[in-house]
Amino acid sequence: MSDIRIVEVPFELGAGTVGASLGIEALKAAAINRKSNIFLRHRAVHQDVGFNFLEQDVEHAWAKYISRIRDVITKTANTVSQVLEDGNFPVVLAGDHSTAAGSIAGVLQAYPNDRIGVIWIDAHGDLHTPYTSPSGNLHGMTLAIASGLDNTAVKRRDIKPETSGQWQKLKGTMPDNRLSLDDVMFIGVREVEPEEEHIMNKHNIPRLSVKEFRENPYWVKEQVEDHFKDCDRIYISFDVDSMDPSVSSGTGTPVPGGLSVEDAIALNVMLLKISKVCCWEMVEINPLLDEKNKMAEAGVSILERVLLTLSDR
Ligand SMILES: [Mn+2]
Repeated sequence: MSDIRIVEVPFELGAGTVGASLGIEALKAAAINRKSNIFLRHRAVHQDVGFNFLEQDVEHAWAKYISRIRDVITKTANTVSQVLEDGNFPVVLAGDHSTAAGSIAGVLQAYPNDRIGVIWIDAHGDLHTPYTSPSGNLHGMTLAIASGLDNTAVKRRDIKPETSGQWQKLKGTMPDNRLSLDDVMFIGVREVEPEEEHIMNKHNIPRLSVKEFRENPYWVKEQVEDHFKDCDRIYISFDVDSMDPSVSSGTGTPVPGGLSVEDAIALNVMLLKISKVCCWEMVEINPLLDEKNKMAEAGVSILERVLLTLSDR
């Protein structure tokens, strides 16, 4: 029998600001505050990531904390694939977005013969590499890790051999049936660097806007169904910075023009009704940047509806 498993990955070294590892605790606090029993009703798997706030690693300026992140991605992949192999549905709650490469790896690992699609609901494309990143923060490189992308054709810099070795090793953690960028779709992405644009154009990655969803959600659903018609399963990554800064007060890299909470609920509920969807993830809640835990309050209202939709499937 398929059951929901909440997978907690309280990690944050892929982000540029401190605090995203506290996002899951902030969600639990918000749930208690709203008298929501979601965390009591659903069983959780806690991924031990060994993170503490005093960790330091300044070795790789253009791929910060890369070996730590590789470790957590590997662990997350094993946890997510185990949940799937047990016949359950993983609802991953993570800190920064970098560990989503582990969730994708977990889905690929559990279904080695299937073609996996990815719906990336985010303000950003997360298609950078150490060769192109403006910051060196790995949460902006998740889809490059998952798909094995270097993007050196439009590189901004050369990187140290040690960093390039670590980058190869990190990409090497992905299963052989790695993600193809032809099987990715963006929703809400609105802050993109030219190097990412280059890849989006090269692979013709659909980029559906907040406006398009608001004006015609059914059209968006049709686009999703059409784009993933040859995929066997779909993973959804929901970065809370896809929402508007009026809602997303507690996240590291807010961008104007995003989804409202109502949009985010409607979008995720609509997508979760597609039977190919086998894993959903929410990331980048940072209570240290927030005011009165507003971001996590919004997160809980979305999570409640996501869990309800999944329970009805
Ligand atoms: Mn992201």
